[in-house]
Amino acid sequence: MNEATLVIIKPDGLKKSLTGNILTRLSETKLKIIGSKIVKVGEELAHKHYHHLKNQAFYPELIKYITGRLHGDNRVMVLVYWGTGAISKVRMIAGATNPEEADPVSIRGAYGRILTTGLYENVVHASSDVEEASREIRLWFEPEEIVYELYPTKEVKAEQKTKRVWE
Ligand code: IDP
Ligand code: MG
Repeated sequence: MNEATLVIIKPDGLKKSLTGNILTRLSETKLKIIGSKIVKVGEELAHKHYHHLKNQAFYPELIKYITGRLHGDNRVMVLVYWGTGAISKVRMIAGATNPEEADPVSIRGAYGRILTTGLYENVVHASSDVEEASREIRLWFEPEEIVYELYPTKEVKAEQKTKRVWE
């Protein structure tokens, strides 16, 4: 079944210049990239993305990680991959959550590490099921930033809104 999944190359992936290596590994899936961008991750987005983990002991460290405060660089790369079995194909290449337990040839096995704080610095995020993918893709992307119409949309009038344009 065709499905979409969200991938985030976390701040350690960008800082370590691993973007190319990770995209090359993900291309083994033969899935289509239907959206991609570099995002500056603020607190609000970070909390929304990881809200289901808020009671975990590692949560404050996880928020520091995804907002780039651990690496002094708040950029991540977010991508939407689309195709048959996209969620499991990407999770397979990403590897287990704990980089020490991940298959050494998976992305997390090859490039991840466990910090002395205990946090798993594991280079990539990948949605774990269809519901999570839908929630995450709609959180990180606007409809017009994805080339396929994945989810229902609606039109709203935004006349009062100001936006920044090139001078
Ligand atoms: P996932 O990224 O494999 O889906 P989640 O359970 O959703 O794993 O956790 C989100 C992120 O939180 C992980 O990718 C990892 O960076 C971190 N994390 C998860 N579990 C632990 C843990 O037990 N100790 C330290 N960090 C963890
Ligand atoms: Mg998860």
